[in-house]
Amino acid sequence: MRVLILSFEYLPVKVGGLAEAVTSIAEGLVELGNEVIVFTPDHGRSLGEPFLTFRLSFEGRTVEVTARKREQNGVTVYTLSGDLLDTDVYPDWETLLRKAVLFGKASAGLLNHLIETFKPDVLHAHDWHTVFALGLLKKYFSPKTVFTVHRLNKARIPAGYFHEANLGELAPYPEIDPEHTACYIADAVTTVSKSYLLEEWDFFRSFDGKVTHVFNGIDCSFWSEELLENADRPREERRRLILGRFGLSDGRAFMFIGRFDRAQKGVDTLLRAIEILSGDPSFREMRFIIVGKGDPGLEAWAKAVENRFPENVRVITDVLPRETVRELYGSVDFVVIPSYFEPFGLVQLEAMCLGAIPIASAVGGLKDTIIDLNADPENATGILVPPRDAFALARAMVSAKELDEGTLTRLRENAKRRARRDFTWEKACRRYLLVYTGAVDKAMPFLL
Ligand code: NHF
Repeated sequence: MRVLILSFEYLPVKVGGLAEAVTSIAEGLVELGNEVIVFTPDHGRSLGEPFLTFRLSFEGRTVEVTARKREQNGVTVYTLSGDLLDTDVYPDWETLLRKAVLFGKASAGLLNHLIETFKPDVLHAHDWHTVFALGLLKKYFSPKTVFTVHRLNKARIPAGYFHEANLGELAPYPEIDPEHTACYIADAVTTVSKSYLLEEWDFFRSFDGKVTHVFNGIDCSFWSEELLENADRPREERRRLILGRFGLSDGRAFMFIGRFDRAQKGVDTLLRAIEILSGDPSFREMRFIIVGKGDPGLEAWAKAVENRFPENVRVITDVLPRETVRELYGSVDFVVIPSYFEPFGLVQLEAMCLGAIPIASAVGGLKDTIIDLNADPENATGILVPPRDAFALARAMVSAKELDEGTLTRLRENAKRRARRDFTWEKACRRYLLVYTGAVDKAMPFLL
């Protein structure tokens, strides 16, 4: 099949999990014998060789757009540059909306040039920023269209943006939800886990009949124990060494890695849980490595917790190289993922690949990828706790600390097996191909 992918992020340009996911999907589809091209904004990176320059009208001005082209692991990637397409990936809200419109028009101009040599069978758009591109390419070239929600944004934008994009017919009201519009015009809608789809059924129910899930995958070739610095040493020794590197003595090691935000990742729940735990006798043997940055208030809170408990807590606000993160996963005992919601989540699978046991909120993709120790002790791959509940998380961490070696080994082995076998990108891509051809099961509200 000929697949055209639209996305605001594509590796090496990465802000969140979107880049990793879309790039893996594109490359996975190529491996399965499909022809894949990608349109993405250049974001001022000048990636690839200039391929085509053309002019278009935007906000009453003439804008010159250059499409650059490169081959990356079998995928042909076109990056669109010029004017707002060269801003930061996600600039301020208003600029981002205008950039999304310009990306739409530029994508239409580029496909107009390519169409005689590359007529896509499927147009696969990712997240709401691509709504104008999706609308315009569908309007002018009518391929089959698929829209994937990686994370609902739930915004409303003035209809004027659709008019500027020459898509006034899609904006009958003064305020429009762009991801709703993208789902409305797409032939099929997917999101990245079954639980997220059901949790957000209030939104997805409007597309009942054409909506389903496709799980993301994980590339365990990078997240592999064999690549660790001290791969040949026992795990406890690696833990002792890495804790020492961060100035901590040995103990049961819990790690958090993620954005410090107030809307999703739940670092506040963890900080609260640590404060609660500080009164417990087992706290003395617990170590916490907290990696991330973001909201200044949360950073200050994390630093305050570190200052209060310097023997137990280390906060790292530098961006760590992936290799260092791999060392951490391969050495700590547990990775804590206290998200309020998580469409899929990658951290739990990265951790599982390296034998770190996830303790995670029972939401979205976390719930679908982690088999809970209390629910199924034999096959368990981690521990699930209710979201936003610092007491439950604190209790789970204390009982995790008490687990015997046999149980820990079983959890680690189960987790590695599950990550490697059940959540591959190849599986994800095979399912996308079924979505493309309509031969896929759908979410049905009456099926329990
Ligand atoms: O893994 C890629 C990512 C997900 O849970 C993640 C999220 C955004 O929030 O699909 O998209």
